[in-house]
Amino acid sequence: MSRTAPAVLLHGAFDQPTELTVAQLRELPAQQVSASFNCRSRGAMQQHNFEGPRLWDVLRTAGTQVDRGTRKVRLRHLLTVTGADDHFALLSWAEIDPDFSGRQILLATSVDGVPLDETGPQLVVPGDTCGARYVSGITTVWVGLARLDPAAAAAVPAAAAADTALAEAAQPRVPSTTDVNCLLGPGARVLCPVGPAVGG
Ligand SMILES: Nc1nc2c(c(=O)[nH]1)N[C@H]1C(S)=C(S)[C@@H](COP(=O)(O)O)O[C@H]1N2
Ligand SMILES: [Mo]
Repeated sequence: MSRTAPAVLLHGAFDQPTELTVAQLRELPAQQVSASFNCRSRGAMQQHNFEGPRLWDVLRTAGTQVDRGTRKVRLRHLLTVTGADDHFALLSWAEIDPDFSGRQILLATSVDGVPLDETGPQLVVPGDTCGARYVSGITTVWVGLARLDPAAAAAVPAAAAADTALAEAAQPRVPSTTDVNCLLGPGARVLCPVGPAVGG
């Protein structure tokens, strides 16, 4: 399964989809972060020294369109970060944008001095005390706009909308370059990545 020099696909709100290898990520200004997290299923606390560029710098390098928006528009964007095993986590734009947050959210190119070129980068979310968002072996980062949709709120009973959102969460989809509207909940929609696997 392991590929030589796997690349991360960045797609969604970009001028065009871009792929970056760990070696290319290493060309960006690197930050060093020591982070500790626990895992419910493993129990013990983990502490690691991560090194890599800020996710925000990576997205700018890849030409994200979000950065051209006002702060009020930027904060309406969501990100999915997906690993090779399809484990994925959400971030909101305000978590990664220095205009909103001082969090050093990284795409690590090494962990405890071990390079991640062959496995792919790992998401580092300092302040998260649960390890679940430290997605490793990242294959895909998607960025999209969440929209309020009053018409959908009026048309869909709240309970049905909540069921839809839960069903989406229970059945993760592999991102593609096709974005469609997904129901998040009563009246809220987000452009979601759906469709067949891209980039392995
Ligand atoms: N791709 C991927 N990354 C992942 C996970 C996963 O299942 N797949 N598990 C997360 C969880 S729940 C934890 S606690 C941390 C650390 O898990 P590890 O000890 O198995 O590395 O990795 C996170 N990153
Ligand atoms: Mo975990």
